[in-house]
Amino acid sequence: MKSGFLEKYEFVNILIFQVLFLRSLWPVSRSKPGIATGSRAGTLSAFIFDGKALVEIMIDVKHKELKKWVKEMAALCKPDKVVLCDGSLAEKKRLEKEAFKTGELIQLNQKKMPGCVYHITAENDVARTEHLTFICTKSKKDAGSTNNWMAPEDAYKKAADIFRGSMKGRTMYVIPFSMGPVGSESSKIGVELTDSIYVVLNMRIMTRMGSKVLDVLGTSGEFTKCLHGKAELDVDKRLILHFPEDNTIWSVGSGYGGNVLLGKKCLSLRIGSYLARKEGWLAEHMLIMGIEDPQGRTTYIAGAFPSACGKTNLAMLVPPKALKNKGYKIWCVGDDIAWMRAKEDGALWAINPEAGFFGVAPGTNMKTNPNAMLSVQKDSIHTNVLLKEDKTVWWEGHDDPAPARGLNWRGRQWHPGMKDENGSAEYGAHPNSRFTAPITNCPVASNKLEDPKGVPISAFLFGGRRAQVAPLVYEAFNWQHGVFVGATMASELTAAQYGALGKVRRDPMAMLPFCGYNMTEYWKHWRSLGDTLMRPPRIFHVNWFNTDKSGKFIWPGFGDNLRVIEWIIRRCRYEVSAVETPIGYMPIPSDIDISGLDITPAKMKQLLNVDKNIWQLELKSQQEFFKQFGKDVPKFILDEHKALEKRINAMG
Ligand code: GTP
Ligand code: SPV
Ligand code: MN
Repeated sequence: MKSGFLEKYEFVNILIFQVLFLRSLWPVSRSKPGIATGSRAGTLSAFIFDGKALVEIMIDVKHKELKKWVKEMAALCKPDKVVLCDGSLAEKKRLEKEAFKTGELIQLNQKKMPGCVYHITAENDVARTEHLTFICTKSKKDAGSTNNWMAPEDAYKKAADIFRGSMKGRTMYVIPFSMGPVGSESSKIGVELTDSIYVVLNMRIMTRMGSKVLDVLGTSGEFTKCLHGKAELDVDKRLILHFPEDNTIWSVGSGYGGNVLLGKKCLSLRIGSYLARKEGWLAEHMLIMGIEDPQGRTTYIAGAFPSACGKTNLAMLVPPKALKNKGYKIWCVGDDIAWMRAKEDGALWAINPEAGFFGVAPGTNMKTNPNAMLSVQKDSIHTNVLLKEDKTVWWEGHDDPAPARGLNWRGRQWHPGMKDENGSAEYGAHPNSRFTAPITNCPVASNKLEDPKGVPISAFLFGGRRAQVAPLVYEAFNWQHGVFVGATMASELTAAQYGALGKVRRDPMAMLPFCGYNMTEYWKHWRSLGDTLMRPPRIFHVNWFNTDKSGKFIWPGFGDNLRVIEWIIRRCRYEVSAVETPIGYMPIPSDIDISGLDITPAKMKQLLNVDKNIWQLELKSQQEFFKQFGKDVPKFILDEHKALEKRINAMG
């Protein structure tokens, strides 16, 4: 039985709790929290619903538009309460505790993995759902043929129907975040509203998050409005919507990283690429790394590889003995996204908008990627991996042998060799299971991470998984040819996308799922940006994934990729010559340092082979790909294609 008095009493209790709570979030000097029923101009409010009416607790944030928007979204989603996140450690602890209670998170072994937590997503929610991801521009043409498109009003309506009332019984968290160093002219601010503690804690690692961002936002600063709700986690009621013209993202019905950490792919790439074109810069799906050479000079390169094709591994690689002994060191700036601008010196400077890694777990071990292994031992979130009995984690390809038992990514009791209901192997960890770790955990984190200017880029690497076709490395003849090389990149599908594994798809600049506007306009933007650069990065194509007849990788990959990168940076420094081939400049085999490797000259020849027949098929396949763009394919792309065709046909 609930009397009116009790209801009221409970309600007052919540208010008192909120006031105390919010007071704890805000420096006393800046705020005078109080209770009011109207809105006080110039302040942001946190809201609590008492069932029907909205009651506001005033706190001292001065952005009117932000306040208005939070209020509208809260009215739509109807959370029980709205809480503003400050990004503090106390807040992290409090949220974790709450999530341990509900089972949303499991605390990992704090002796072995301090500050680490474990989470599993719904079974049908383990990768980005590209078929449910839309660019919602007024004109369909602006989204282009590679994107799913929905008219903005339809999209808002469809999603609103799913969002409506979906946060009843839940809390809506308000997360102010900065992509890029707080206050840098290259950075962008977003505010994400979410009903997921998992999202808050991930955003806390992946972005610069909390009160300091609101300070920079001031009273009228621009920000991307990001709304996320889990709703029913139903794949039929899942939509990932981008409204570049409104600087808005709505994501509903998912709890998987790339769909819900809205600062990442949604803001930093889809909205980011749209803004980048408008404002004259580049937002790319690229790792950024510094290579310190034996003379102590650090050369920075950026590389675009499709999802699950090796960015995280490359970004923090450990030099093989031969190169380490020469004096090479690697510094990791970023493993997934690069924002780049031309500066006065005529070079292209890059920042990593993110502050953490959201990396693929399976295959990560002390041999393939020791720096990632060392990064995920503390203050990290482990998602969809196997939970061992001692509350540590395991995944396929881990250093440790598979444990005799554990709880797998589907929440099932698991044992090695287990089969699923169809008789197929049941994994301990999902192939796209991931870790979230702060970059500062990485033993080779660059000291330029907080530099608002970023780092100057000397070379771009493009590459995917190609069993054949692409040799280990080749260099584009010039910027325009390089843009063509990027635009015609291809890879075999991996577990990071929903779809048939192994199928080859063209993935221009590794941006196919992330370019927030018309792809052909994107190519033109790339082309014309080159004209503004006095010192454009040189462009290379690499392929670590050539296979022999038995399907085995020929190149050892991982740390040994530095052997190829050494050639690349020496090219950038005009220290080494090259062979001109129909597809680009290629190394004289002896210029790739393979000391200590079991690579015979015959294998090297295979790795650097350009096969006329295979390339003629490749040219046809590129032509097929262009068809979907009709007359919109830029002339320079067609010119480059024709020129390549001529060179290939002239081969002996
Ligand atoms: P996203 O986070 O999805 O964007 O992926 P990513 O590009 O960062 O890929 P990541 O470095 O996580 O690598 C994905 C998979 O490729 C892992 O299973 C790695 O073990 C494997 N891999 C990475 N680099 C190499 C390599 O040089 N050779 C081979 N054979 N496999 C590699
Ligand atoms: C990718 O798929 O390219 C990722 C992981 O980096 S996600 O955040 O899911 O996009
Ligand atoms: Mn990625």
